[in-house]
Amino acid sequence: MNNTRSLFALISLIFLFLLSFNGASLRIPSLSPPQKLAGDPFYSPESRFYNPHLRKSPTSENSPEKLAGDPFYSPESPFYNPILRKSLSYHIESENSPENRNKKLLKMLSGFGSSRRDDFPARVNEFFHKKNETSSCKIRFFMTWISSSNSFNKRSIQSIESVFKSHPNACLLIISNSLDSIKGRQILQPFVEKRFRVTSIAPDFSYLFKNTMAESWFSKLIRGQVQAGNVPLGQNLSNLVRLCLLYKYGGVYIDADVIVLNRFDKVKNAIGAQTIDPNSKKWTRLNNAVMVFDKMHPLVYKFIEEFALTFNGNKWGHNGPFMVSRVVSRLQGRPGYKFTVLPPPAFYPVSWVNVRALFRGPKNETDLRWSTGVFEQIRNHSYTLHLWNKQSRGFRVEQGSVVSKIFLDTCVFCNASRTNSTI
Ligand SMILES: *[C@@H]1O[C@H](CO)[C@@H](O)[C@H](O)[C@H]1NC(C)=O
Ligand SMILES: *[C@@H]1O[C@H](CO)[C@@H](O)[C@H](O)[C@H]1NC(C)=O
Ligand SMILES: *[C@@H]1O[C@H](CO)[C@@H](O)[C@H](O)[C@H]1NC(C)=O
Ligand SMILES: *[C@@H]1O[C@H](CO)[C@@H](O)[C@H](O)[C@H]1NC(C)=O
Ligand SMILES: CC(=O)N[C@H]1CO[C@H](CO)[C@@H](O)[C@@H]1O
Repeated sequence: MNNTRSLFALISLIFLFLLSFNGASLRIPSLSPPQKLAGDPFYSPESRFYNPHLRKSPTSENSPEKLAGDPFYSPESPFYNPILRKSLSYHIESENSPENRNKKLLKMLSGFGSSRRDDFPARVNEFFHKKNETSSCKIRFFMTWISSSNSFNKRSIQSIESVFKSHPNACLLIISNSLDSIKGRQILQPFVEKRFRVTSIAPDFSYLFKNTMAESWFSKLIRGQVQAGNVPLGQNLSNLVRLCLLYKYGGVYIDADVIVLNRFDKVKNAIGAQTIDPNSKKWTRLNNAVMVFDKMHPLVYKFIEEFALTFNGNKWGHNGPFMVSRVVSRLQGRPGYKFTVLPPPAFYPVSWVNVRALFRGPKNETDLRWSTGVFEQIRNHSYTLHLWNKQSRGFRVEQGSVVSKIFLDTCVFCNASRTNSTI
């Protein structure tokens, strides 16, 4: 915990530093901003203008429907029920230390680890290849959900809406124990009724990890030979599961607090930078909340390998964002590894340090111009917006705020009441 805190403190410090000395050059070119923008702490070095060849997707533009939301990745949520489909509220939450929590999880894993969930591959296959559907599964999206179905809130629903708003022909597979349930099916029902292809399936780890380094890591974990450490294990299984999903199936992985704004058709084998060095423009940190990879991509194989070889349950981010950063810094440019590192505006136009401002409603003309400008900037030039739920989950989405505008622009059900509440 302390480590986590001091890391946060350090990161904030670095950001403040970057922001303060870089303030003057942070203006966003096409905004004709109120003077206030110049020194505005809102824009971080990462939100530099970026212009991928996007926007103008006929589907999303002509689509009659409008508006939706954000997800909710709950890094603290301790509870994950691997293998056990029926994990009906196995609430470990109130029960003391993370270590104990992990011990319980391990016990559960070893109890069920051997019983194969043979139906997993069949169910996934059926989902992706169902012949009699109108939609053809043009593009595959994946999410993982490790918390309870009750915490799958309106924001998470908005994330799903944004996937289908921009990609009506997508198939979205949510890997989750808690949502592979009656409650989960109720949550997804409105989408299914609209003929969107979304489902939730509980993972079969032995299948997902097979023929990768994750396989032996996992069996060691079950035998208690891996230091699970004090970071909730479920989250790091999520880090691993997302990689294995991309490796086995190929497609787009997004966290449930990511809003999709533009079509991914032209994005191939890509990972996004979260921060760049303001001088050299080289990335300094990647994130694994959005990843796009073909099936059996060698870089994803290396991610899995690195995860298995260097797993450290005690260091925040070690097996997630830092892990992908380590691997990419070693392999970028090497023959045999074709992939793109997209600059921050592509997937993470706003850093978690600054995300608060996106939730505030305008109080005067100046504010209004600012929020309209920022909204257009993100909508026109970003594929996704990561809401950093860990930081933002308590923020109210105020009327007229950038986030409320983005929800309205990416919704399918456009349940306006949502956009003005704490979600
Ligand atoms: C499509 O197939 C499913 C089973 O996979 C079936 O339940 C459903 O009725 C079929 N729909 C149509 C329109 O044939
Ligand atoms: C507009 O409101 C913001 C607070 O929301 C305030 O900081 C700013 O000074 C105001 N600007 C003007 C011109 O009133
Ligand atoms: C965003 O796109 C719209 C429509 O194409 C355009 O009118 C607007 O000026 C653009 N804004 C920014 C900030 O790029
Ligand atoms: C819209 O939101 C309200 C209040 O949260 C809820 O009762 C209603 O079921 C929602 N409608 C849809 C279509 O999601
Ligand atoms: C130790 C470690 O890597 N913990 C990670 C577990 O997963 C969450 C969510 O991806 C990360 O934020 C943690 O850093």
